Amino acid sequence: MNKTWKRTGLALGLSAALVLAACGTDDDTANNDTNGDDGESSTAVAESLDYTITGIDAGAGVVAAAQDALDVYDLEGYEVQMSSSAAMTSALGTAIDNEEPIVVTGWNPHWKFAEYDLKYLEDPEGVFGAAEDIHTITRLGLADEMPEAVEVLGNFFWTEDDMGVIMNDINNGADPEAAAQEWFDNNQDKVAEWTDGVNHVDGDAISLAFVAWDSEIASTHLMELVLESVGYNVEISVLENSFMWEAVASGEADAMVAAWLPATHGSQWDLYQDQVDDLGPNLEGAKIGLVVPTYMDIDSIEDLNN
Ligand code: PBE
Repeated sequence: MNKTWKRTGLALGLSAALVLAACGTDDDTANNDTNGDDGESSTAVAESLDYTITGIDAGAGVVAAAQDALDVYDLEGYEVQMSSSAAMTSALGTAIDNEEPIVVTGWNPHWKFAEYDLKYLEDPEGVFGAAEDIHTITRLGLADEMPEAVEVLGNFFWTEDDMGVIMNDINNGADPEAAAQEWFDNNQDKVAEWTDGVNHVDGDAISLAFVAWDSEIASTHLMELVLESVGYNVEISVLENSFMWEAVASGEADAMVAAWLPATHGSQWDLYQDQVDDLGPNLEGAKIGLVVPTYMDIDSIEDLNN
């Protein structure tokens, strides 16, 4: 399943890139015609961006929100280019190396804010929602069947700075396993808060679903170690967003620590809220939006029409 998803993602990413490349040569004529405006100056920002918002995987809430933003802000001619988190951060890095314009679907916690000078574009229409929390969600019945795991999962609560340590290590080349292990070793006080008084189990199997977003790679690898420390045999599987939710709702996966609520995964929540248990936030003050390098001379999503 993992491999299939990766390949599909790659194929989608490639075909989007090819389509864009093919459009590249006659951009100016095409866009001026469609927009019906009277000169390059009024669409300088849009043209400098090739009418492209660099997105991530198609299932991500931030991509859906970016597509809504095209309508709400009347961003005529723009496309949200879809690929993956890794492709997005790679495009962002290349653009910044060359001081070129770029706008990406962004979120925090994320290491890109530590690595680069970036800003969120203002969103006066509130398309990307306000502050978000990341929730821990389990399948129904897990609390009865694996109360020890549910105790640990329910206790799990950390901060953007905590998660940032693991994400930055991974961005600097560490394996997710090693980065999570280092945080685990260096933060035994926090691990103890989540596990103290929890009875140990004897190798019971538990599965966590997640999506290959940088933030969730960090949190899920850490939770794997924490559950292992109380005796669980933990399997983590990477899925596309809608399949992550479906897996937990159907009981195929036991839990996930990757539910962005209320807005980012609001449509999944509406669909599955009666088929899952919400153990509450594991991180508060997350956010999604459109993100640009600070050297770009625009401040609001509205300015993308300039
Ligand atoms: N993200 C990271 C996800 C949630 C976590 C913002 C890319 C999304 O947009 O669905």
